[in-house]
Amino acid sequence: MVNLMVLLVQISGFLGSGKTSSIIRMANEAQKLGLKTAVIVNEIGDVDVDGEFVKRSGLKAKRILGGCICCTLGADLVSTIKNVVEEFNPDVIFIEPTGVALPSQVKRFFVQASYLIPGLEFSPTFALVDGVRFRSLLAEFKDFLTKQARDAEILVVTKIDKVDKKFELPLIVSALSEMRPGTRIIGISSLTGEGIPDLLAAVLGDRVELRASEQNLAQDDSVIASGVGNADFYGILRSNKVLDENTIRSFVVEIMDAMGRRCVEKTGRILGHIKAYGESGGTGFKASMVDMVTGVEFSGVLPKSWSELKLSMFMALEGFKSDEMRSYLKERVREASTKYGLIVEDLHHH
Ligand SMILES: Nc1nc2c(ncn2[C@@H]2O[C@H](COP(=O)(O)OP(=O)(O)OP(=O)(O)O)[C@@H](O)[C@H]2O)c(=O)[nH]1
Ligand SMILES: [Mg+2]
Repeated sequence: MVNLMVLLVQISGFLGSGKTSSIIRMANEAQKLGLKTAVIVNEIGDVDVDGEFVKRSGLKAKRILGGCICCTLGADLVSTIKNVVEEFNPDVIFIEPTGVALPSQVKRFFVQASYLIPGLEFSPTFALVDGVRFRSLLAEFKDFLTKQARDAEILVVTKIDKVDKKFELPLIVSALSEMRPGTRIIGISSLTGEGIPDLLAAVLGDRVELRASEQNLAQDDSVIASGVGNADFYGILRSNKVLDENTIRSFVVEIMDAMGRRCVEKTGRILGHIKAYGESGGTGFKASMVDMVTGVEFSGVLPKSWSELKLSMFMALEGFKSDEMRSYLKERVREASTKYGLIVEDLHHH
């Protein structure tokens, strides 16, 4: 049977705020309610990390790479929505823009999609705000954060498992209310699941009307405007020996750590996200770092033993120029591969 209605849900938020984690959590919950879900993930770079991880979580996903769907890749968003509807016939489509996208800019392509695809409905737009990094983001990136928050209908404070609920959370909530008066604010943890039912209820419960006027906003390339540089790696690692999970863990941590330290040297802090997706022998894992203190966090399953592994790495960091970041990353990959006796087949630059 063909669905009559398809709900589009935009989950926006700065780099590393927890968009992918919350979408996986919500989509799984929605499927338990009998709703068919699909996910569209957009990345600034040419290498896909989140799309692979989302698929590994058992969800239907399509990716849009190499730019931002709120500006340069808006037309791709429209055609991808159409493909997802035709191929997966979902009840709900979660859309994850890049961390530098402006929600209202994405919405104008929803308007275009609604002219092409019958039966589209729109949930409110959600802007995720990282509860753990809120203070430093506010200090460093207030204008952008405010813009993103003002652009969304519902604000979501993420990672509340790591936020002090008595003192810190009320402060975050009041700062957000000031940015965007009168709006609903929901706290969630994708780790523990706290607040996820409330968020899903908001996703499924409300519908918004899109205004045609939203179609007429002119917009610069948001990737360039953000000052966020990016670099990536996509290739296969091979070894003559059988290696264990610690080798790949150290390999990834060393590279990500070096990139993070370099960013701190250059800019004084990390404002962005360094992440990787690795896959070998039917297991897949994600590694992610948003600040030096927390360091690299792993999710999914690392391979217990391996001699060949597919690895994608992507980083988007404010204030770090793309060309510098790319050559520095290339050196770090070369250095780490020598150290661990790995042969690297670079698939991206072929
Ligand atoms: N403690 C905790 N960590 C979380 C939670 N949600 C996400 N994280 C961590 O935050 C980091 C970034 O999460 P992602 O879901 O990849 O964030 P994102 O917004 O999709 O990142 P980009 O797509 O790169 O912008 C990862 O290390 C996650 O494990 C949470 O609820 N609690
Ligand atoms: Mg993501």
